[in-house]
Amino acid sequence: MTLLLKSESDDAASWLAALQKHLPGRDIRVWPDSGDAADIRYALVWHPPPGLLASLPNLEAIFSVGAGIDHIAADPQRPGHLPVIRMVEEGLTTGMTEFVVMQVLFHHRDMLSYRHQAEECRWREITAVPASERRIGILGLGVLGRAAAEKLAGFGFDVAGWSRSPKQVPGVTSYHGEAGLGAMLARTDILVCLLPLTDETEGLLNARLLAQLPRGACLINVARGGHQVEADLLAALESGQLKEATLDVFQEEPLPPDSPLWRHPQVIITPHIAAQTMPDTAAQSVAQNIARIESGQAPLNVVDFGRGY
Ligand code: NDP
Ligand code: OXD
Repeated sequence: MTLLLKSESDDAASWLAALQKHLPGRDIRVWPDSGDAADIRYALVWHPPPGLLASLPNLEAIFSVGAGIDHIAADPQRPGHLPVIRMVEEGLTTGMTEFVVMQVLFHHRDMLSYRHQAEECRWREITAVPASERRIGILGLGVLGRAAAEKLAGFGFDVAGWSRSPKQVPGVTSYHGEAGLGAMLARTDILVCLLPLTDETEGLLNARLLAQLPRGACLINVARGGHQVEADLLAALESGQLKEATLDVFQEEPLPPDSPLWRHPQVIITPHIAAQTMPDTAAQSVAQNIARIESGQAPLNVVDFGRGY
């Protein structure tokens, strides 16, 4: 069994070590040193160059290095008959939960206002709002959205989530479908986006959606830049409809130096790092799925391209 890894160049060594640990005795190759393409049965990829997957004649399964699979769906030559398996692993989930909780607390406790005050050496107390009176709304209650929702509920926040199908998450109000979206937005002070990027969710964070939030709400987008219409976000920030935003993802990455978002005083920017896949736990998850495939069981976390995620 040969597995081909196509990751980011600077982390290939730790990935290789982790894959060798969890798939002992297997042949692991790191792209572009693929050797004989006919040997490769599994590909573990992040942004595969278009045509790479189609060039592997004996490929049996495609593993995504990340939770999102839009980077694989974007390849017009992707062999459509092969299962694509999204990344579900505890390191990624923990990292996302940490980031979302950190940013929710940052906005909840007025840290951006205190930072601006400090720039002017201004000593002024802002009246705090109890967590129970801060309404958090999470778009997407999948692996990552649910984990964040549970932790935020543990802080005592008033948490709701929106998904396609109804959910039962202790301490979290579930909204679903088109009808549920407006109802959740109307009760949300801090909106977190944790949706996959699909035809249905692309451009969802637009003027129409933002107008349904209470005036002065905050936005945290840790999903994909394709979810947000940046001109609409800027307009909402200018008008005060949005008070603050944390953006980890952008329509164009890296965010171009001339983007007004870089210098906007009400925006926190991070370079698509909200959660990083951890090679050791990720390799373990890949190895478990390969064991399932090789024992005739269906792999876990296979993408349904009918839904787009
Ligand atoms: P999941 O597939 O587990 O969850 C997706 C959730 O979105 C589900 O609850 C699903 O509903 C919901 N959803 C999908 N489409 C719709 C729709 N049209 N209307 C309403 N709800 C919808 O994904 P993960 O939680 O693992 O990951 C989410 C995304 O986070 C990834 O796709 C990726 O883009 C992003 N991400 C970003 C990272 C970063 O560093 N910035 C790191 C990791 C991930 P249902 O449950 O009913 O199916
Ligand atoms: C992912 C990401 O999808 O890092 O995992 O963006």
